[in-house]
Amino acid sequence: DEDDGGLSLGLPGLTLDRRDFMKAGVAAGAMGSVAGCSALSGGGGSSGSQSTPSGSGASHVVEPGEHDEYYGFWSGGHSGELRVIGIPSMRELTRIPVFNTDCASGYGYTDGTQELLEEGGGYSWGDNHHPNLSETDGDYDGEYLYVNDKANGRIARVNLTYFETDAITDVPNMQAIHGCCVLSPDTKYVLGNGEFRAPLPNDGRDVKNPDNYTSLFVAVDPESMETQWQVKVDGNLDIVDTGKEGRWAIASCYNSEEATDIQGMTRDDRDNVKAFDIPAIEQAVENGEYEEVNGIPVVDGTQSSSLNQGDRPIVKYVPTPKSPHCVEVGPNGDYAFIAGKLSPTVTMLDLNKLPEVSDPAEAVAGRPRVGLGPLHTTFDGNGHAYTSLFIDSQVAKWDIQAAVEADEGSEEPIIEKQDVHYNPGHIQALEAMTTDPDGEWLVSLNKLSKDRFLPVGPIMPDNDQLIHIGQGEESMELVADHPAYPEPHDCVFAHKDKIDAKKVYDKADYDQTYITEEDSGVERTGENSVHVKMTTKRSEFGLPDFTVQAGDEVKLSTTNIEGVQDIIHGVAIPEHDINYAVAPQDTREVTFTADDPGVYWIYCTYFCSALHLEMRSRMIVEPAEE
Ligand code: K7E
Ligand code: RUQ
Ligand code: CUA
Repeated sequence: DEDDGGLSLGLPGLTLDRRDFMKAGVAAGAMGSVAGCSALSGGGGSSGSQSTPSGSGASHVVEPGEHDEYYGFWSGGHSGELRVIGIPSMRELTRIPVFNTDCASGYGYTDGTQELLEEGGGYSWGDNHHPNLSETDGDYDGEYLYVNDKANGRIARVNLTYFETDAITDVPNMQAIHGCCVLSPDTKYVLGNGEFRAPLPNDGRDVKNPDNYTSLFVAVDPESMETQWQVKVDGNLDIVDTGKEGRWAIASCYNSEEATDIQGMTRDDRDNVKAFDIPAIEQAVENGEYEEVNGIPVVDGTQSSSLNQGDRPIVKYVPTPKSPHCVEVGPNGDYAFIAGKLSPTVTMLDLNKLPEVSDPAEAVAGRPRVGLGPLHTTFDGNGHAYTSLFIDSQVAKWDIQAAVEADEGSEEPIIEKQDVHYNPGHIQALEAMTTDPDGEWLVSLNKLSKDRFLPVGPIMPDNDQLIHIGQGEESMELVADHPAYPEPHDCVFAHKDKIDAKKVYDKADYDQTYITEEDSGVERTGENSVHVKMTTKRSEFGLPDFTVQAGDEVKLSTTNIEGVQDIIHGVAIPEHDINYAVAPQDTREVTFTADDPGVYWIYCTYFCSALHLEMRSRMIVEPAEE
């Protein structure tokens, strides 16, 4: 019963835990029983667990003046934005608008960002789930972050020098890009999974015949952000991750039934996982073995395709129980971990065996029983996997090697379970997607918070919980509750030393014209157009006023000539729907029509000095001469 999912499983769940922990104690010896103790005393989680827990001494408090150790990049779901959160403090450091508009920064209001959103499809929102950091040699290189838009089938890129969205690709032929990852180890592609089956092309043909719908897998070039090729498959595609060697992309499928309703989609006990052989696909594209749809080469990766008959099929279909959700590849690249969702198991696919076996089912290396509703798995780099259990509202920690040795469906590999509140989706440990995870902290992104926070009307925040995991030898410890506005799905953490954020703009990094104080002025560029240039600094605009004629198209260019970190000026124009931020040494432009005669006070929206309120200019719009 859905409605029961959080509360009842969170509280009476303790009895269940006790039983599980006893089992775990037997399986894992001393370590397990230590884990059991701590979870029994602290796992129920009261407000007391928000302070530093006694015992491990793990503190997530970052004192005033000190910095967090890690950047956390959170997807914002259907808010369209990303959020940057410091770890371990869990403080929100900033937000990065991506698919949404943002009136604080002016994203979507200034000329460049409006164009970016327009060329990226012209939608006012998106649904981002999976943030991915660019990699070099299997490690985060701090250059870019890539994220999907499930709603409109898009992939966006964020420049991590300036923490700004710099590209949005509206991928042809695809509606829902859900799974999204980069091809390890060197970000050769950004890969996306088409979750919803639809006619190809979706131009009105076959609308009533779901048998002719299809699901696509896409590769986008990380530099040009252009769509390179697509592969059409049987069933659908949910989540994707890649091996560490640049060959395999493993994607889950929960609708092998190719149904259009929930009864149909959940009918079969087995769905599948698809292993995309990237070099084999590239070869097919090179050989011209594709059909071009809307300018994109689409390779046939369905089971009956001739490209799947030889000894090097481009897609291997691995039967998997049951409506599986996430795929995550472990740090050393040996196994892909596929969470069973409607099956209480995680399937481990041996990526080293995969090329050798003719029946891909033989590449299944283990299938531990982890608990009810397994969705996502993460790693501490010390041989442990942690799987979120949506229905049980728990995180299960288990031993990877023990799971290979144990029988299928065995609970023996389970070391410990930690209650979370409530109903976790993704969980993520520090740098877990690199070849060398850091352990120490894990965040459980819980879909429901229910009673954990003061009620704020019927729509409650999610609850992102911080769990101390140490290096994996200690028991898990719930350390903090952190409310999240709808709706994070996933997050990724990079050590602060891997991100090199600039504090002021570097003119070399953008192509706008830099405006000096001497440049400030009004230039008539046409019968009905003017270009206004002005600087901003504490605490004045480069022009105390400027005059235009009603009906003029006004292009306003502003450069913030400050050279100091954190002195931002805002440019707000009342009754013209304009407000944007200009960072030190940056130039931003807006173009608008001054329709109505009158006086409009332009003012600075960022509090910049004691004379911030006086930082104003006047736009005088004269009645047009007839
Ligand atoms: Cu599980 Cu979109 Cu990664 Cu949500 S997905 S939880
Ligand atoms: S004013 S300091 Cu409206 Cu109180 Cu801003
Ligand atoms: Cu400039 Cu306030």
